Amino acid sequence: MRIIRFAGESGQATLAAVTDEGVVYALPQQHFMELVTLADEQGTEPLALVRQTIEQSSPLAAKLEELELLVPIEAPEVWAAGVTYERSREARNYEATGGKLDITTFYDKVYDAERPEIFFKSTAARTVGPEQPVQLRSDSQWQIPEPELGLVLTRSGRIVGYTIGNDMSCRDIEGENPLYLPQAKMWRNSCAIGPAIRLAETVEDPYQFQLACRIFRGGVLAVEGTASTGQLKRRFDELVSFLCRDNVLFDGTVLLTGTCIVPPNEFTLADGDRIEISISDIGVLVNPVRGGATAEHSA
Ligand code: DO4
Ligand code: MG
Repeated sequence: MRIIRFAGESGQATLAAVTDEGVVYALPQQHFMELVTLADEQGTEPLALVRQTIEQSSPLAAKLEELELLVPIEAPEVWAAGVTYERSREARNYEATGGKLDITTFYDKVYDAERPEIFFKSTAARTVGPEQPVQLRSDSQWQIPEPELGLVLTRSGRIVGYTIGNDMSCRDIEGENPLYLPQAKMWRNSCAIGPAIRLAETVEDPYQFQLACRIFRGGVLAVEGTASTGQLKRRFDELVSFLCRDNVLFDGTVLLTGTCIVPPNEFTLADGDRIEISISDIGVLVNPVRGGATAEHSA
């Protein structure tokens, strides 16, 4: 069972459930976390609550593909873990050392350390949903999407859902100096989430999600990569426990869990590209790319 939000006929945001058969039912709650809170109050799971609603209502006449999907959760904060896959360690080392792979870096250290890398990635105002443009920085010449599984958390750090995230990143800015990380990771529309949230209780093994990323340029496939959460170095509980430690969390916080798909080193995103990120049993997050180097910054 997946939860989506879509724009209704008069434009109002509507929460809905999508069954494994792809049938859509409108839900009475307005937000995903309202559903979670109500289930908690009734001593049940969101899935049971959704099933009750479905039994008492009729499906929407419209098909899922016909709906204008919105970001499934307006996450007050998006955090992200980094260097959680070997592929990310390799790519980060490449950009930090200019390809001198015999040098040991802090990326090697963090990959093996007890404490994971966790950084602040985005806020609701900087995060876009399905089909909304992700933005390129005007002062970076080396930008990529980072396709990542996102954990939807309660304020106590309970994982209540799984979604798809894009941790847009500037490899040149991060590679120049690690202290530039916030600028390499956070700017206007530098994070995308969606198209759906899979209820946590419907996922048997979260280490078996299959991820794929395709980038189209001029309608032609330019980059393609696949990965599995089975390749993760760390456990989700471990990442969440470090995020929660001495911290304040808000209901509906999303924690991105790191990337294992990195485009070839010579690739950089360009205005007009189209990014498709799919995760098995969750869906496909599609975003066009806008912006990029200005004359001022392209020299
Ligand atoms: O160290 C920088 C961030 C790495 C990252 O975002 C990732 O591994 O996904
Ligand atoms: Mg990342």
